[in-house]
Amino acid sequence: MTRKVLIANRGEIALRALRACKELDLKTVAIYSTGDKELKHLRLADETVCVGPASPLKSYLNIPAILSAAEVTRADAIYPGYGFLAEDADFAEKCEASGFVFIGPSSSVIRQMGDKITAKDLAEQSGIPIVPGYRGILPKDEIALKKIASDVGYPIMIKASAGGGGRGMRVVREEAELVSSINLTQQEAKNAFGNDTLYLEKFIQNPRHIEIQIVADGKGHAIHLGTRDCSMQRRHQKVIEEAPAQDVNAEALEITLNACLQLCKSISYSGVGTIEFLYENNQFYFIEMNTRIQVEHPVSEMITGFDLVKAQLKIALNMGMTLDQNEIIFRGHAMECRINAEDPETFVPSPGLISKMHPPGGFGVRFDSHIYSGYVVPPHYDSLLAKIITTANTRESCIKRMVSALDEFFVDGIQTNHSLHQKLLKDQTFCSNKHDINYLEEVFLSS
Ligand code: MV4
Repeated sequence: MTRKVLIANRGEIALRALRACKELDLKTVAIYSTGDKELKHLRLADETVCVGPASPLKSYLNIPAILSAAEVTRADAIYPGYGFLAEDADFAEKCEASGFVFIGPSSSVIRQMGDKITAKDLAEQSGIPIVPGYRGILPKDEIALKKIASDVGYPIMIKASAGGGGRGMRVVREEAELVSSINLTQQEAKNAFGNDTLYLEKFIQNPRHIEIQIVADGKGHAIHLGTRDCSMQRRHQKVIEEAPAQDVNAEALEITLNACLQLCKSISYSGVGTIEFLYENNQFYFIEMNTRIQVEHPVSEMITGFDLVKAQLKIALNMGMTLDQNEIIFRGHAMECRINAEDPETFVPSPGLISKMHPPGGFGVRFDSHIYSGYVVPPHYDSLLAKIITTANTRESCIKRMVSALDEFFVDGIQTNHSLHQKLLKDQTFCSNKHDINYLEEVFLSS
């Protein structure tokens, strides 16, 4: 009997999910807000349901409306994508309780990984290298607090256990700042997450950001699709991502990859996931695990030929998915440029009418995007317009292909960060792969 998936997202990832559903002969329900009536994938879905006004809180984050849409369309499963409710354990739990398959890990695993102290405990138990630090209850007594911090060693990073993705963090460089910084971070965490639990880590000053893509079926099988380097970031927003990460210590990587698979098996992880690391001085340091598909998933797909979104659907819907690491053959290099609707200098969002748009193309060029000539970019959501992904035998030819793709691509009517990418791809530090997570903000954009 044909099964039906409700796609609880918008933009390029909703279109990506719809395409995967069609390839698996799954019926599709697309939800949308009143601010998103012109989204491309709505015309391709079998059914569409408006779940509320443009405000995300009243539509894409509106759990009762989304579950009602699944109910009235008799959907079997709900696909969350990334952002919005993708890592909301309560939403996953409500899907399960309402009789819908949540296309992702179990709500308990989402909850475990959403608690960064628990995630770190589980990582350490699986042999994953972690950032040295302190994860116990922080004492109120200042003397005891200072002792703990000095044992970790300054500079330290204070982090909220309910945080992640750069939220609820603060660097402390000397003891004089410690108590005030802890109190401030605690208050911010309480306000932002309703949970003021903190932990301390040694501050890793000039790391690269390397992540490992895993796929597991919840039945003891887990594979990895290698690494991605996402160091080109601004304010925790990735700008360029690539796979595989180059110039990585082979032995440290092997140990880390095997430990990641061990973690997946130990928690019966089901679905796709990303384990994030800082990488410095040939050392991996676990920072967190993301229990969702990521924006940058295409670069891992292009060097392996493995469709991660179809895998999500097949695992969750028990459609038979053999996960054999021997079947994963890595070939070449892939790179992704995120094209955002924003002023290239100020990064201020630039919504509005795309009067004309032309996509890039050619051998080894993938364009994941929902935009088209005449599309009006709404101001209510994130500014991601398109992902240009190039694949080639080497990193150098990937860059060359990306330069050419960017020269072909244009968007008239709104501003984009297109020109930033054109400059970055010619930058010597980037081309020689010498950049770390601080480079874009502290060097490239400040020069
Ligand atoms: C760190 C760190 C340095 N030292 N932890 C940023 C978001 C979350 N993924 C964790 N993050 C960081 N944790 C220690 N002990 C630096 C960052 C960080 C960062 C990490 C990866 C990619 C970009 C980043 C940008 C700013 C800070």
